[in-house]
Amino acid sequence: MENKIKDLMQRIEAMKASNEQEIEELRVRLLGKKGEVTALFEEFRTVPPEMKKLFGQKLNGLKTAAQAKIEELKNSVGKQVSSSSKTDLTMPGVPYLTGSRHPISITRNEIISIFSKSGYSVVEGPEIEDDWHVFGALNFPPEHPARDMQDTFFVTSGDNPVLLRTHTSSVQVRAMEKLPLPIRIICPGRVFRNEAISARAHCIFHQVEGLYIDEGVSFADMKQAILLFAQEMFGKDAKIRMRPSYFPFTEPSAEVDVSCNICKGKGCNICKGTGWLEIMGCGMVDPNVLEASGIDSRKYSGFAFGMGVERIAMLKWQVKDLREYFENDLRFLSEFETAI
Ligand code: 2NM
Repeated sequence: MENKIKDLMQRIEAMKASNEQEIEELRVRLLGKKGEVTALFEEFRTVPPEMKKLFGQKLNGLKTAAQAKIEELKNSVGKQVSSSSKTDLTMPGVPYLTGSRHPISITRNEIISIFSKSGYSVVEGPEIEDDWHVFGALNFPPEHPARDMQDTFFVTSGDNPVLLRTHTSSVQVRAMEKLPLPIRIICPGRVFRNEAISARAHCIFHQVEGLYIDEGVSFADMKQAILLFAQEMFGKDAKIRMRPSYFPFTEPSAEVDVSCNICKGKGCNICKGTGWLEIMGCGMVDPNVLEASGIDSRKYSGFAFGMGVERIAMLKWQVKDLREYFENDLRFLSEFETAI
């Protein structure tokens, strides 16, 4: 009897079935009225009394194993049935959200890519700066209002203050101090100004500044470089105009306007009826600035320009409130999913 139990146990463990009918057949063969397990229970009656305890336990184990096997087969066959019969392969897939570029990144990348084609390389630098690279080397007089606590975030004050850069011109000063001439670079990055937050101003924003220094660089070269940029960024029909302006680091200086691409110059509420939109500031690098970085201003000249990425992106997509860029509301961000 011991061998019979052992043999049946092994066969039960190896049993397989591929559908519910086969499982039922197995169940009858093992546990039915004439089943093999039932037959062994019949035989158990003839076991001598001193062996009943041992064989009783073994037989019960065998019956439990047979029942467990049947359940196991039912479960595995049941799963196959449900997965093959309940999945509708014609159902549309479950949509999931993919990330997309932020409009500021898209605009910054586009500006970089346009100037790369004219031979400008990208240079980056520290956001936490000293007075020399943000103001001193850029011809800001000691009493200039931009140096005030009202306009600049100071990390430390005193004789040699540490501060957050208010423009990326500081990166260009570092480049002028270090790089061989000629220099043709653009410097993208975050800048910080102690301003009240509104629809048009934020205390953190993004700039791209450009710098070109070589022998004989003229104002005419600057006009052409900026015109090419405007046509790439705003369309082949874009026109530019320059208005005289003032910056401590350039002389002469100008503000650059691009023709309004919404009303084509007729005048609309975006350009406030003027037909023109301001896009950047520019100028010929002041000889004092070249000299402060160790460049011979009698031999070299250069132009520089700077633009706010938020502003360019606002003009490109007619974003009305700059705060939208910083709020990370998916209803706003998903508007730019198809832009590259
Ligand atoms: C602007 C406008 C005009 C500028 C000047 C320099 C440097 F370092 F060469 F002096 N970098 N950027 C510049 C000139 C920036 O932004 C409105």
